[in-house]
Amino acid sequence: NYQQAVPAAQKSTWASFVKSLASVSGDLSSMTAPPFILSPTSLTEFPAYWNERPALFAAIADGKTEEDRALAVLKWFISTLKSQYTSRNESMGSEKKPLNPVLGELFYGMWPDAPDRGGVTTLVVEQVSHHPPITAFRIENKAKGVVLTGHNAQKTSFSAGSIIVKQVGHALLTVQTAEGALEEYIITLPKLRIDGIWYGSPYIELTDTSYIQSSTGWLSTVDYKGKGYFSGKTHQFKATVTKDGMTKHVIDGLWHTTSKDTTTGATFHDVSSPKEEVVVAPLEEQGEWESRKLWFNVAKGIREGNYDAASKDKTRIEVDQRKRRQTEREAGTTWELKHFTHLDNDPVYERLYKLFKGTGLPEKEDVYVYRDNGPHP
Ligand code: CLR
Repeated sequence: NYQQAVPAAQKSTWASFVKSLASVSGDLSSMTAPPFILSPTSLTEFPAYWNERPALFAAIADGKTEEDRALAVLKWFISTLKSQYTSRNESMGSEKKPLNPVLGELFYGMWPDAPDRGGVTTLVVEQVSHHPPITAFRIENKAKGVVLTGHNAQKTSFSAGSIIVKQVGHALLTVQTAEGALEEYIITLPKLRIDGIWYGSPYIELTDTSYIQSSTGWLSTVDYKGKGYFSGKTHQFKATVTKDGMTKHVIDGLWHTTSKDTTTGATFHDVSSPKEEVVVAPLEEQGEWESRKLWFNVAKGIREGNYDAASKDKTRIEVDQRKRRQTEREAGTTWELKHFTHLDNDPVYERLYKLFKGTGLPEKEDVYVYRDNGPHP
């Protein structure tokens, strides 16, 4: 029933939070939410979800043909969805409200080498905007020549008791083929519906369509459906892989478990094996702007239920941020990004957009270009 997952002492704050959701549109990140729904993790950590199966990322480079590689990109992409959208329900009981990163916040990580991946994979994340929150990231397996660069922001609205999250931004995956050619894949991001709000136990369902368009002409169109569409199950998807308008593969299944290539009947993806979390430097070695160092006291307070301590340190961080912005305004300067350069128009997106044909996607997109100056473990 209503509010069953909400602690008794927080029921009225939850009710007013839910009420205010209906009126706030655009940016939820700065809204104050009751303690039980707070996550100790900053949004800058989320891009690590793109690579919790480093072998699948590396395997993109092993595809012998354009078709192989297009399928390998799709398989890796579908296999990231469980980490991106449902893993937190298992680790924290429900979806929670992540810490809202400050401008210039950084998150570095890596996945070690192993026989199935040819080398280490590195992660560089930077919070490139605070209002609205925008996170830029770069994941690279140098030995394999596979690189993912992207940025992510959200536009939220409220409809029929659910939070609707439109992801703004896109990712670019590049792969160096064995023949030395550079292939590009523009990846667009699915829409989210956050259900279970009334009960105080939010969870994510994916809706609508996302695309992976390759410079080779291969296009994957992924349709997401929840309960009661293709079948009675949650987290369903159907992916159509086409070349020159001709359907070559149809993949069908549940993104948080397994799927099949209906053309051949073979298993397409399977995420039942354990994922590999990103490796992060010990706190003593981290800089002031690195997520886990910056939010240490806030995260500790949230984890231990010491919300006074958490909110005290959160206020300290926010006051410091406001002072910095004030100083910049007075000096007529702006905050300088460390690892990315912002361009109003992404030339790669613009080039590949011509191949999207009638998908309803925007004609132009901005981009955060990586400066290749991140720390490489
Ligand atoms: C961030 C980019 C990742 C995928 C992803 C997963 C979960 C999303 C998150 C993104 C953005 C912030 C988000 C979150 C789920 C809940 C949270 C939309 C898109 C909002 C801000 C919190 C709402 C508060 C309720 C849970 C009460 O690759």
